Amino acid sequence: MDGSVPAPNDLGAYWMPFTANRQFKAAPRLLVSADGMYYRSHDGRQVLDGTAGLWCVNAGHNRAPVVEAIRRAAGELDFAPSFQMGHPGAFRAASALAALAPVGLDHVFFTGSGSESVDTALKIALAYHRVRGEGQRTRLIGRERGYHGVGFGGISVGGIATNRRTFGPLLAGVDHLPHTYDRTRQGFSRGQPEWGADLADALERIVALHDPSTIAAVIVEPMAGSTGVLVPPRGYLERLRATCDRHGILLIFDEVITGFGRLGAPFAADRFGVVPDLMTVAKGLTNGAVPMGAVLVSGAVHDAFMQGPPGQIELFHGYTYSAHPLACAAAEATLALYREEGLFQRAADLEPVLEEAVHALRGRRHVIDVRNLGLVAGIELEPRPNAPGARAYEAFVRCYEAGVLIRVTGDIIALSPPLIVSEAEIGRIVDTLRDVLELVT
Ligand code: PXG
Repeated sequence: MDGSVPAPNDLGAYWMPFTANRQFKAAPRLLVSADGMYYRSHDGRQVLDGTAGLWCVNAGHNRAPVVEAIRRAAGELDFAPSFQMGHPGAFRAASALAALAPVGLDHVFFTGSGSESVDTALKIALAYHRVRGEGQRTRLIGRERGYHGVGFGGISVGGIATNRRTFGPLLAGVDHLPHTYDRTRQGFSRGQPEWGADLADALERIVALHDPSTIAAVIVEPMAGSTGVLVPPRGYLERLRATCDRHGILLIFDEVITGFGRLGAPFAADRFGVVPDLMTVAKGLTNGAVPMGAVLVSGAVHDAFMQGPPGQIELFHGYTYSAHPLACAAAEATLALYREEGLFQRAADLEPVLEEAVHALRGRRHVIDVRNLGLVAGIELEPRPNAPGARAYEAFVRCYEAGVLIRVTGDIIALSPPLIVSEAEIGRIVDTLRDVLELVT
């Protein structure tokens, strides 16, 4: 016995998300257990997790306090209706999250995922203007290369053509800022690029074009993750904030990836010193262990809804699984674990280690850019002629075979290990990648 678990015989029924199903099923990669920094694969191999699952397992896998909290909750209260009823864990989890959030973001609306959080935030923004008598503010501004999940709101404000083009006309009244990446001016930046704050001025032009009185909200990822680690230029987010303030526009930060220590601070808003009006989170909220998302809302936005008769429902929105008891238990235990182990500070301390390691890949085969912030790194490869994405995909498969899980998007490799990663493990992830790049064609 080598401890391996055979793959199931029939892989047909499961339609896998964002996956080349036929390619995958011809050579499946199944994970059967996890612990700390490691997965175990169905063929009995240890795999070092360079991606924190999908940017969510920030405290490492199967952590005892989180597992225990979920186990306890499951045996105590399996489900409680979320409409017109509550349970104590929901209020405790909301208070714990609000206490961690930047000052001013005091209220929490729970959802089941990042995509639901984004659609919730967009709806709150629209309804906020309406309850204040500015119902003509209906336009939403996103950004090219933005990823805001897969709901119709999220793909409408999102800026990824493949996620949009097959799904019809999407939301009306959406415009997009230009993305913030320019390799010729920012290539091989360490931390925030010096060039690019002026790109935020595009918002003034969009505002002038549509008239400020028609615009409800601007939504951006403070650091774009999914589309290849696009670090905000110095001064850029500050300028977006100032423009929104000038015109009464709500600023939404999508912190589904950047939240919970990924950038060496509780949230990107803390790291950059720019606080939005609404903030979407998910993933690291429960360490990935139970699906959950949330929207953090400023006092001013929340209070605008609390003006009518007390018996009136203030927001006609919510999900069956908003504040699910298992998710709330996982969130409470996760936030406590982050605090007890000082994991956000650990991410800050390890930032220079990851930075040095990945920037040493400069000059290696295929590498055309390296960028980093917090415990995130992006390594961009020269695409193979006429086969975009193929080279990075080959690197992904070879790394997996060598026992390291990385994430690729197009020809960009993203590294985002759990915040418990050791210096030696950072070394191993990057060493493996360096060796693999020598083999990749
Ligand atoms: N906003 C942002 C900024 C995200 O990164 C979502 C919303 C949607 O969250 P849900 O929970 O609905 O998936 C995300 C999700 C990757 C990758 O490899 C990134 C995400 C999801 C899956 C893969 O970059 N981000």
